[in-house]
Amino acid sequence: MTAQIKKLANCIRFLSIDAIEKAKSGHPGLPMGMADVMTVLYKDFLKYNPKDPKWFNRDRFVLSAGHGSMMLYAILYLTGYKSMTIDQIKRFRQLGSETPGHPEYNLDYGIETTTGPLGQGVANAVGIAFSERIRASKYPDIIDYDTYVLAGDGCLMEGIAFEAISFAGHQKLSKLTLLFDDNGITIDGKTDLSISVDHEKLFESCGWGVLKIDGHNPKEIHKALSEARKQNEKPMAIFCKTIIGFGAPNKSGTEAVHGSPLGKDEAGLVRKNFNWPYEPFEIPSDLKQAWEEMSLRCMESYTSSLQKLNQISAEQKDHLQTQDKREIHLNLDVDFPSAKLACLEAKDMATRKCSEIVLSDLFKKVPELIGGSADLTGSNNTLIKGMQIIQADRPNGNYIHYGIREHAMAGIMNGLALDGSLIPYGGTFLVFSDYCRPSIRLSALMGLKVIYVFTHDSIGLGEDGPTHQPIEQLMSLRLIPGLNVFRPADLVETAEAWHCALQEKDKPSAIVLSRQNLPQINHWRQENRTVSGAYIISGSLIQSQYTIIATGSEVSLALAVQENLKKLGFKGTVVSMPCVNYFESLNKPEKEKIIGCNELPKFVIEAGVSIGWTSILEQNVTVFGVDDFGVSAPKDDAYSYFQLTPEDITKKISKSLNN
Ligand SMILES: Cc1ncc(C[n+]2csc(CCOP(=O)(O)OP(=O)(O)O)c2C)c(N)n1
Ligand SMILES: [Mg+2]
Repeated sequence: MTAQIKKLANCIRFLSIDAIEKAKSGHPGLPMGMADVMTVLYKDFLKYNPKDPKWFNRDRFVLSAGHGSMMLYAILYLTGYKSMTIDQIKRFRQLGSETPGHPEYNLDYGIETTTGPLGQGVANAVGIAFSERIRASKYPDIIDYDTYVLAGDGCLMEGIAFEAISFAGHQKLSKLTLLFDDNGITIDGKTDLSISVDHEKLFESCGWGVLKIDGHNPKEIHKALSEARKQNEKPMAIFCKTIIGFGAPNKSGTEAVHGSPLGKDEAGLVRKNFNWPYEPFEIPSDLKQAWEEMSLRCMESYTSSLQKLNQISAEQKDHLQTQDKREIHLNLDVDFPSAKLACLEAKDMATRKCSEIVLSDLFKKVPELIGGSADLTGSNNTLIKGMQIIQADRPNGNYIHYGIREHAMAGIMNGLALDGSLIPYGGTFLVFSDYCRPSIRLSALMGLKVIYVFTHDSIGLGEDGPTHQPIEQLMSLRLIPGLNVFRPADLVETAEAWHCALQEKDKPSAIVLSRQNLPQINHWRQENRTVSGAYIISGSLIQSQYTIIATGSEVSLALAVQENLKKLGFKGTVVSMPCVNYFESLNKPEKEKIIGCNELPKFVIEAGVSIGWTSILEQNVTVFGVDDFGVSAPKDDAYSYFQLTPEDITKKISKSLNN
């Protein structure tokens, strides 16, 4: 048996070696080191069906150490995922191939998530396992799968991994198993150059069980995986002692084999070493067949899970099946009754409070919503009366206390969103969006419907001062391709932002909200005007001498400036631009209909960095922004300090218009 496992594992090794050799780049060390563990996992444990990669009840495998991508591609080819052909393997890392340098989320190909930035996959896997728990609590007879994540030394060094691991331990995610590729090597050399953590104690203190095995011994691997599967109290980490580049006579066990092709000579020696007389990319048919037959043991489970799914209603079924693009249809006039009612009162209100009101409507209409906050629930206004907190002993809920773990919160939300049946939203202060950023980038890269609720959006938060006052975050979030950034001005725009965010099929959104009260500018309307990114909120372009463009809390400031200018004899237009990204997707004539032609002077008021606006609006732009760290002061003083007052701005605009 062991001999057969070794042969099967060598298929992974040689496909990886050959593809990396051909591409002249890649990472052979991990595939060669972890091939034995992976073979046992796919042969005897993982529940999957290559003919139906999106099978809703499949076990999930996440390769957090994404540089080992070739190992995953090799396995997907070997087990018979139809799209993963030998041609794709031969085109590893080439333009247009489905075998990019690092795995990219593609369920048709069996790739559960995009990995490469170390540590992210650990948080994703925690989110995936958490999604299983949440959904299984609602559908205990139907949802039942395990999540496996492979993490290397690098993943575990990353802060996000600790955040995610301690969260998973707290939530007792017993269907999560982490395979630690414990090879003691990273790019710079031995891990003792930079770390002396006792990982066993670390995991145990986080509430995990730990098993330690020789990662090249199939019996030990098998035993550990079955123990992990039996465990139903806590998540399990299996420390697989491996030799990086296992089988390479001169390079194994060293950093030399981490991230470069072995080279022709060394590759030849590995072939000799393992008695592998085959040509590059050649897999003997008996071994290929053995790989393809591995998943047959899952067929019974596959059929019975589909039968169970067929016994529930079409709507319930829709919530459980894996889907990349979920459409949510909401009607502003019908589905937002509390917001509509509150709008009638026209009370000054912070947009974070507006968001709470909107959510109080939405969480009933959209049961897929899973809320949360990184320990700022009361400040982010993310928890709605009637929501249930999810805890280990009460998984059937819809709100998560992520603790002070912004980065993992974002990575876990990606995991929750991955199979398309949950829509996570999570809150923190806008200034700490920087702590989430690497995962936000991945939400956008993967096209996941994750909603970030960022409150305390500017110097307007006041006394907490420059450490808490975001200035560059707003503009820099707009730089992430595919991320919608909304900064609503009042209740109406806040409802529209949520409406847009939910109706998006494959895009994440950031909804940026004020701490301070703001006047209600708009009356409730049936048409969502945020959809075009910007609209004229006051005045008209006919005979207009200027346009002021403002976002969020500065829209009311812009309206005050317009009033002042009117008294001075200037006629102008105020444009509210709650979503720059949407505005940018308009063509030039559409844009001009909103902000006016190139020649018209344009003034931007936004309490954030001014850089960026010239490229958004093209010509004739003057920006009133905040280009230095904020100040600790009551909000009105902070605005005065940065000369963002109606008087200051009126003076400057009128002077410029007179020139
Ligand atoms: C966040 C992040 N930082 C740095 C890198 C670059 N990088 C890729 S692999 C690696 C070392 C990983 O070591 P380990 O996980 O032990 O992998 P092994 O060498 O054992 O294959 C580094 C620093 C990265 N991919 N992601
Ligand atoms: Mg390593």
